[in-house]
Amino acid sequence: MNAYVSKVLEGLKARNAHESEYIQAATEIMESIAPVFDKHPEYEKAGLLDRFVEPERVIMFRVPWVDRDGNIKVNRGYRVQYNSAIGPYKGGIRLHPSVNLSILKFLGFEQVLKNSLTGLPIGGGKGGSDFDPKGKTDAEIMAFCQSFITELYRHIGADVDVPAGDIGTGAREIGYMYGQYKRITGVYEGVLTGKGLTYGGSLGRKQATGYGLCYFVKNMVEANGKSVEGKTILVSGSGNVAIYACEKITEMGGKVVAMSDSNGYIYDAEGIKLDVVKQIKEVERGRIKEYAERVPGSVYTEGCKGIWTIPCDIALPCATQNELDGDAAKTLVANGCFAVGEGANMPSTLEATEVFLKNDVLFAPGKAANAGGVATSALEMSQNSMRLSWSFEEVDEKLKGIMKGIFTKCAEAAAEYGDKPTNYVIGANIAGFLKVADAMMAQGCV
Ligand code: NDP
Ligand code: 2IT
Repeated sequence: MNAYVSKVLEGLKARNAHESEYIQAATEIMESIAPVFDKHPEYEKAGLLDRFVEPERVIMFRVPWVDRDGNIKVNRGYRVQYNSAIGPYKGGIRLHPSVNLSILKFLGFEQVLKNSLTGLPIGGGKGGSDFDPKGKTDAEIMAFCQSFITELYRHIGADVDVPAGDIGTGAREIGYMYGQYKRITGVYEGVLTGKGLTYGGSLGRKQATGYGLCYFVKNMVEANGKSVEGKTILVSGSGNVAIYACEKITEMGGKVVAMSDSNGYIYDAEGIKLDVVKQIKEVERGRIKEYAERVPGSVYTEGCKGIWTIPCDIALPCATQNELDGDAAKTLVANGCFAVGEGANMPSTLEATEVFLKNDVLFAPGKAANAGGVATSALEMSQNSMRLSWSFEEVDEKLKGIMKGIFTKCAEAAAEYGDKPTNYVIGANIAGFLKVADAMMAQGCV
């Protein structure tokens, strides 16, 4: 590996020794982009990588709120403003008990490259809290969201930093956050995306990550002489990304036979009935095991990782980071899986990714394959700025074009720099990096 890249990576590991997810993401990214530094010695002179790996700013704050029994609760809130070379910081807010700085830095780092790949003018950031929305009343969710924004509002803005949804943050949470931002600032602006359709949201945003994933996967498998039609598919998770990935891949002729949540997975040999999943997850906020109670012939199994033992042609991990490890990857390969599309951020461990690449499984890395969500967020920002709303079809057509463009960039960079033309991991990292690098070089030592 390029000596400068290697030195910066070692320094990053030493300085952030306890941040395993951050080190994992940084290792993959930096190993991938090393060949660029062989070609561009001026990058080292400009200390480009030293600057690139360090977030511009990390904000950490107290989030006090009152629960239904009048008890005071305190959570920790964060916003990692990673890189603004190509546009205002942009990225979701994760609400999950596991949230910590390591996870948000990995997500923020990935987001910088992902947002660059979209071709749209958005920098990268990520935020969240260790607040657990599960089992909370609407009033508790609102109390938390209002408190969260009461601190965060001073750090965000339509031209500064535009947060959105992620795990645990959907339309309800974005609505409460938006209302509080407007109340404090008195400004009606596109400061958050994923808003409701009555107050500035974009048609198609809800579907965008899952649909975009399927558009990317279709481009990828067809470019390699294969197809989605008639294939057996696993979709992990049953949240926003998983539901709309299942919807689109089914429309494309695939058959989804399993979905999951953090407790377990359901198997339905007849093909998942998505209206039942939507009712349980979107309307009732229930658990996936209820599917098996409602659909005769389907089976629920406790433990979410078992989903990868089901034979399939295509796997779409859409739940969370590191949900698919080396052993799961080997099982998928042994069962004949020929393509993997990451709907989640970093769902495959480094070992799993290596297994897929070694075995010539077509592998669509998250930062490319799930970029349709943030791309459509950027389209929401455009509509807010213009004070116009596009039709669903208009947004969806743009999304299709963007995902095709991302696949082409990944394939071209893989062909130029990769060990093989189908190494889309290298392709995505390099294609995403080059634009940010160029902008950072042009803007001087900042
Ligand atoms: P949701 O909160 O809507 O759904 C998350 C799903 O993943 C749920 O089924 C949840 O199960 C499961 N899950 C969450 N944490 C874990 C865990 N620790 N172990 C096992 N399962 C878990 O989130 P999204 O669908 O929005 O996000 C899913 C993934 O997609 C995340 O990695 C996110 O970063 C990524 N992503 C999201 C985008 C978006 O637009 N929303 C855009 C791009 C990427 P349970 O209900 O049991 O918690
Ligand atoms: O990981 C992601 O890309 C998201 N959670 C969506 C971010 C956004 O700003 O829409």
